[in-house]
Amino acid sequence: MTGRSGGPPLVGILMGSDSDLATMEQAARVLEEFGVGYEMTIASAHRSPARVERYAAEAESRGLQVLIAGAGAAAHLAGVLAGRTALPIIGVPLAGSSLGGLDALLSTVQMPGGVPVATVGIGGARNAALLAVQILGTADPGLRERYRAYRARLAREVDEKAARLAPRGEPGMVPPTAGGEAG
Ligand code: RP5
Repeated sequence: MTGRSGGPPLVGILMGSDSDLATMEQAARVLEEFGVGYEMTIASAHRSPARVERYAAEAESRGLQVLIAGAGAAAHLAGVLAGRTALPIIGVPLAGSSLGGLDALLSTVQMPGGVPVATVGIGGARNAALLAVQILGTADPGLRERYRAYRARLAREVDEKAARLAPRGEPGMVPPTAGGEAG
């Protein structure tokens, strides 16, 4: 398996094809920002089902805690992984097919009862990684604090954007406040 890490890999990033790499690398970059070890590989539920099964069977014993699976078209990678491991699976439906990702979204999100896949939006690799950070943060206060700081930064950015717009604001509009919430 192709591996890249910033510490022992806790998150496994899988994708159905190398054509998914540009999007799925966004998840890797987020994990790097948060100092979370990860590994990344390609495995296809349809073209290499044995590889997917082997990865799922070994993931937990190798110390992985969350799997992120990105696939496009008739996307079954996340679902197959979910059926083979008790680790939480985050599915990333990918655009690229003639249906623009709607096919992958429905294939990924519509799991049968009992076998959930936490599905983010089409192309939502960044959000997938952030959700992985939140999951890992439930047992890692330092990581949770880094995530909180990230959210505070997002809120500040909204405040700054609102402040730039303020001269054109409507009378009575609530002025931006420091540390306000993103909405
Ligand atoms: C899916 O089919 C992959 O995840 C990819 O998004 C899509 C197309 O794959 P390639 O034909 O580009 O390899 O299984």
